[in-house]
Amino acid sequence: MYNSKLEKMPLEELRALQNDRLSALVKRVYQTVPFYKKQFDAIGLQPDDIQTVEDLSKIPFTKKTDLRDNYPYGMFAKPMNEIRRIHASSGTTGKPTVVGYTQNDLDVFDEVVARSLACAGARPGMKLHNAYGYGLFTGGLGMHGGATKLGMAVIPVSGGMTERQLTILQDFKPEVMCCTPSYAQTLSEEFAKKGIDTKTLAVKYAVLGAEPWTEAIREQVEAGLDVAATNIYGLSEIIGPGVSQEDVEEKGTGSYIWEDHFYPEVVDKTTGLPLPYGEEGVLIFTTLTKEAFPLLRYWTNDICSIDYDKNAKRTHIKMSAIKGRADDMLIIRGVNLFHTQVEEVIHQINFLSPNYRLIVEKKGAMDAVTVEVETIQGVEVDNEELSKQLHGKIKDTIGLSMNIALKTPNTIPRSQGGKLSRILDKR
Ligand code: DLL
Repeated sequence: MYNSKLEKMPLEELRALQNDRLSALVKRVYQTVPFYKKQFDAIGLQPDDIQTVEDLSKIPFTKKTDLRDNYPYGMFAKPMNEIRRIHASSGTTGKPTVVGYTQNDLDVFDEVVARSLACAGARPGMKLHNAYGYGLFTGGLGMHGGATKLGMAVIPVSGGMTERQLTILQDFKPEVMCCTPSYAQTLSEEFAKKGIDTKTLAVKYAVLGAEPWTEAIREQVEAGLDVAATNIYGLSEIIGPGVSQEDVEEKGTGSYIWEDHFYPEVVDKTTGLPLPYGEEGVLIFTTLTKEAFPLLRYWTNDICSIDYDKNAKRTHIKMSAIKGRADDMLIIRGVNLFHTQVEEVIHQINFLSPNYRLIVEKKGAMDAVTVEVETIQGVEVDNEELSKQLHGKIKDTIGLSMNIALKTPNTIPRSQGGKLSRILDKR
């Protein structure tokens, strides 16, 4: 464990620390970020009204549109001469979201990524093959800083140029790799195509995130690359990667949120009311320690649940795997649909690979979804039995009738290095 004092801090102490940090944060943002002063004044809320995390629900949410309205630097709480780095995340529409870091923020970033890497199995002295993109995206530089802090040697490969990735993975002998889960799929397939036995590689751990993924992909990647794969979650607005991380010995039980820095809530996506632990809703974060770009109750739009795990090694709360982003949710004939739900069904059926995408089209007045999914090597695509099986299982578990198009291996687009979109919306 990278920082056992904090990662195993008794819950009462952790809560006291969060409360102290929260009340200081609220005072700070009220004085330094005009957006927050206006927001508080409008509802007659005083910074002193917020003393504990239970008071958080008095504060309105901060949404992506608020960040856009204050583009590029309007939400910064520190003058530019104290900013040491700027990142941005490109949205699907319009201007990017710009985020800034003081030196202290960068130190926190390194700390949470170092914790995350250790949690994933990495140790000082190991080498990290870092295939997250370097640049404005927080993935590359974020993982880089944390790995350095942990005492690893970083190989800053960045995303893309798959041939070169394969060479480096073989020759530089990294014990740990990190990239998006869809790119890990690509890498594992490329090794297979070349007939290279991945058991001969040194790599043991893969730290995968930046997009939703399920056990289907974990299975493919773990078998294909001969690694233990864990989930890392984060978003630029909150810090970047390292907001939460799954422990390699507790796979499938959720990812620890480093809640001494990021206070989580889950709320109902329509009413915004806080939900009990274990219930699925929108994930909200308050950045307890951020200086340059502090956020109160930031609406991530990511759907998951949070809960404490009494059998876990650490005291911090865990979040379930993200089902999807609320704005990527499809509403098909009145039924809410995330692509990860289809991924889970595909996983239950032999002879299908987790290479798939959903095509959404208008058929007359109705929306229709076609699941394009590749069969595994050697299984014919005109296998009606298989199509029927997938159609039936989707109907039973999701409640929608979808068209099924079985595809031969290597015909559906792959990740070329970054996040992969698994939905093609033609409407
Ligand atoms: O994707 C930060 C990151 C880099 C995380 C590397 C993990 C690894 P953004 O580009 O701002 O930042 O995108 C953030 O990506 O709100 C989620 O919707 C999605 N996301 C990130 N990690 C996961 C994950 C980075 N593990 C947005 N599972 C978030 C599911 C994820 N979705």
